[in-house]
Formats: sequence, C-alpha cells, structure tokens
Amino acid sequence: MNETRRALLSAFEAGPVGGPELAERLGVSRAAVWKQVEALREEGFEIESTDDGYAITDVPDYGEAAIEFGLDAPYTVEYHDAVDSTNNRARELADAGAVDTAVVADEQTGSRGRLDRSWTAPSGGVWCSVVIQPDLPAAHVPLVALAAGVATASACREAGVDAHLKWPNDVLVGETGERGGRKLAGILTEMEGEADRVSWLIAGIGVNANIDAETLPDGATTLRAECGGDVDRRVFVQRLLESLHDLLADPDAVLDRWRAYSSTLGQNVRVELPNRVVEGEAVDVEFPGGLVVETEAGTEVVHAGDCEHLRPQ
Ligand code: BT5
Repeated sequence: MNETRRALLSAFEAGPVGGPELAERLGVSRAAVWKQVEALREEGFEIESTDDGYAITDVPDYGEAAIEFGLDAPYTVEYHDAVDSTNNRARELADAGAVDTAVVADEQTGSRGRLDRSWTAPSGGVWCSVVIQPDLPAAHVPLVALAAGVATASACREAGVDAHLKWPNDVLVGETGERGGRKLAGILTEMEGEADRVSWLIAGIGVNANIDAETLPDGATTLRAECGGDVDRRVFVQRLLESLHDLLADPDAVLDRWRAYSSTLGQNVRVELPNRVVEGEAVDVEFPGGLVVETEAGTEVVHAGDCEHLRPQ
C-alpha cells in the first residue's frame, strides 16, 4: 500500500481530520491527500466530508487497508484475492528483508500442510502467513508455532466457536473421531537459519472460515458450519494478529495459554516420530514446545510428529 495512504488511514483512526491538517502532518500536498482519499473510496471506504474534516463512516469487508484500519498490532498487511500459498509469498517477502508483515489471501491454489501434505484453501477462508521478527534461537521456534495455535484458537473462541488445541497445533472442535475433533484450522511454521540465528520465520495459519464444510476433506469443519452463519473475516484477522503479537511479546505466557486450550493433556496418545512410535498419557507441554508423555518405560518428551488421541482402554 502507498505510504501516504497508510499514514492517512492511521490518522483517520483517531477520528475526523481536515485535509489541510492532514497535508501538513504527512508532509504532502493537499492534492496528494485528496488523491489518496479518493483511492480509499475506490477500495470501498466510505469517507464523508464533515465540518470537522474527513471522517470514515464505513470500512470494506476485507482486504489490505480494511484489515490494517483499526489493527492494534504493528503488522503491514499484503492482501491477494488468490495466491498459490501465502507461506510462499511470505517467504519471498522475508527473503527481501520484510518483517512484521502478514500476507492474507481469500483463496490459495497451491497451499501446503505439514510434511508436504496438501491443504485445501478455497475462497472464503482466512489464509494468513506472518513474517515474524526472527530474533530468537532456532531451538525456540516451536514456541512460535504454539503461539500461533493459541492465537488462532483464541480468535475462534472470540468468534463464538469452542475451539481446542491438539498437540502440536491442530485447531479442532468437538471431541469425536480419531483425529480428536473436527479440524477447523491448521498451522504451518517454516524457518530458515542456523542454530543460533534464524534468518526468517513464518507462521502460516489457515482457518476454514466462510466455507461450506462439504467442500473440504473429510473430518474438516468451518466457522460457517459451527456458527450457523458467516463471520466478519476482517475483525477475525485483526483479533488473530493482535493475539499473536501479544503472545510473541510475552513468550512466558504461551505455554500456560496452550495448556488452557489443550485437549491433548490427560489423553492417551500415540505420537508418530520419524523412526518410532511413542504411546502413553500426555501429561504436559514444556519449553519450547515438547509434549511430555508418560509411557510404560518412563517419561519421554517428544518434539515433533503426528499425534493421535487414543480411545480410553
Ligand atoms: C496443517 O497441516 O494443518 C497445516 C495447514 C496450514 C495451512 C496454512 S494456510 C496459510 C499458509 N499457507 C500455506 O500454504 N499453508 C499455510 P497438516 O497437519 O499436515 O494437515 C494436513 C491434512 O489436513 C491434509 O492431509 C488433509 O487431510 C487435511 N486438510 C486439508 N485441507 C484441510 C482443510 N481446509 N481443513 C481441514 N483439514 C484439511
């Protein structure tokens, strides 16, 4: 987005403001202000000229400026109607040096799950990848993935859906089925770097929002199905990004929040690791994100893998 337009939007957040004052504050001509006001109107903002100056009276449903307007987190948003994968686009931006940027798309045509699985992402979802400030050691990255899960579950709960987290970060609803519930959202965290220095870090978040569940793989659910109606995706993404930002600023809070939302703790689980299987009772999650499992042979902490909730014996 044009920088003047972005500055204009943040000036409007505080209320009506006159053209000459805007021009002076932003250090641009009054004609430039007028041009950007017109551009915002074309994007769907309703901007009235009142006695106190320009005032925003309506915001478009979704899109770059719509998400940034009123967003209480320092993310720049890049919006696409369609993109192959928001994680791929976020990676391009990260390679070019971007941080604190959220790539949001209405539809993805080549999106990915973990372990090269595919992710179905039709129009109407919340498909969002955040380029995160990578000022942490690589070993702490799992905590970021858990934070993304907590932020997502929290935004789903604010939207009225009782979402819970299955380790490491599937966002589920209900308790039925071998997956441990109906899958509402998934997280794909990707990074590049050395042990002591992460060069880029991306949290990819996919939430089945305003989508018919029948169009998704078996076992999936959507906010539309769970709420009986569509959610305001603009507000949803804002709450998601704000919650993610707050958690990243307070890493000590992440594990407790995760525990509070978890449906895995207290369950008998089977975790498939690359070379073996661990079975037992999941008793805790520990820094930076490992699942603590009491097995017959003793306590094990698993750090990655697919987790299945087993039925009680
Ligand atoms: C995940 O993988 O759950 C991570 C999904 C991350 C998607 C986001 S969208 C924004 C960003 N851009 C990307 O390209 N990716 C991220 P995993 O745990 O591997 O689950 C994948 C499995 O879930 C698939 O094998 C299907 O069985 C199932 N699945 C596919 N699409 C689904 C959907 N929309 N809802 C629920 N389940 C789905």
